[in-house]
Amino acid sequence: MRYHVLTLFPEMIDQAANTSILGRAVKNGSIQVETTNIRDYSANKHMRVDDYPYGGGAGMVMEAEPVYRAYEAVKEKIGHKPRTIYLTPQGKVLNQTMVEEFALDEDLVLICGHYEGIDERVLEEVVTDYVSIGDYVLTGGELGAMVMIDAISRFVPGVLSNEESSQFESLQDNLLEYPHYTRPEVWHEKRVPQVLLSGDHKRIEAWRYEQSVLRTTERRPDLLRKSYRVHCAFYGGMESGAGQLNEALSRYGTLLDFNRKKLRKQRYHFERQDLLVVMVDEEILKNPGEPEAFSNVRGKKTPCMAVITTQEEQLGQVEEKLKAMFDKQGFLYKKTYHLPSLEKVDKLNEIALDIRRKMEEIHEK
Ligand code: 9D3
Repeated sequence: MRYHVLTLFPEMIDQAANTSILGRAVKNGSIQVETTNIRDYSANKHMRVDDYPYGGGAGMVMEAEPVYRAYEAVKEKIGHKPRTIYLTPQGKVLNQTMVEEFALDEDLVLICGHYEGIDERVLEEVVTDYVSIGDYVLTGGELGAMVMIDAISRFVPGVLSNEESSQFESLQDNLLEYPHYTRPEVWHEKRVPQVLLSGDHKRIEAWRYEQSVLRTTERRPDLLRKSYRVHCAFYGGMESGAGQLNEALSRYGTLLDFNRKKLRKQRYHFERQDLLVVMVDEEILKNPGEPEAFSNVRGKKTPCMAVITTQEEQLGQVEEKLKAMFDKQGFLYKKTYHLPSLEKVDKLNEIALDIRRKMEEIHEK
């Protein structure tokens, strides 16, 4: 990942980029942090970069031209129009899904404003995304850029060691993490919860999930409204793919085998707070009606999406069949993804990210 930061205070960015985990990542080459001083591109003999606002009012406004020239220099270097983020209190508030999406780019341009902001006309020409880091007032965009670089770099290969990286990100489920304990077993007369000493992994997972929900209810009820339980169902030879997708989507997701006779007899009821993702291959077309297992699931306006690995030509046919089936059974069929091959792990992770983005859209409404 290469970050290109346009700023009037490059020292601020350089400081952060050379310290701790980011410093190590720069040294080992996983990330590059390049700063451009906007003042170096001033068109003015006094190196001035700001001026009074048209229409009057307090403060100064950064001129369009120096920002534009600094941007053009970076764009030339990259060779194409890069994703360009303007840090501003008027942007979309940064969240984990946005962080993971930004991490997919090879180059990111980050523009930091100062004073009252930057002339609107240059922003219209170069900015692709407007990002805020939260609803409070800063003195400039530099801390915002640093927050973004820090959060995004955690997803760049080679930045975190195995020890430091967690396969499961607590925030990806919109749930806070469960409480942690280490030795001693008793401290200030407080015991470690007994279940954690039981060695029963199923019970431990269940307890942790319960603690996560409790904690989120108490501390972040706003997050709880955006959380959902993931269920990945598979039909045909999609078990490994469904397992991977499930892990990419949720720490606590469940897997459902729609091939199994036992499941066909059982009825499965889903709620509004659930998400059903079905993964199917061409096997589904061999069956003229609907596979038994599918007819035993019922939703209550439960969102539902499908990942299909048939050939491109059969995609429309399979989609129609699934959509009709699930809509009839109380689901809200939202989206179809095409996965050319189960071997494409990157593609599967991309789909997982898009599913999370789609779920956020659904909760915004
Ligand atoms: C008249 C109101 N202005 C000053 C109080 C608006 C204003 C302009 C520039 C407020 C803050 C800033 C500088 N902030 C940022 O550049 C910034 C920021 C932020 O203030 N909060 C959250 N995220 C970000 S990202 C960049």
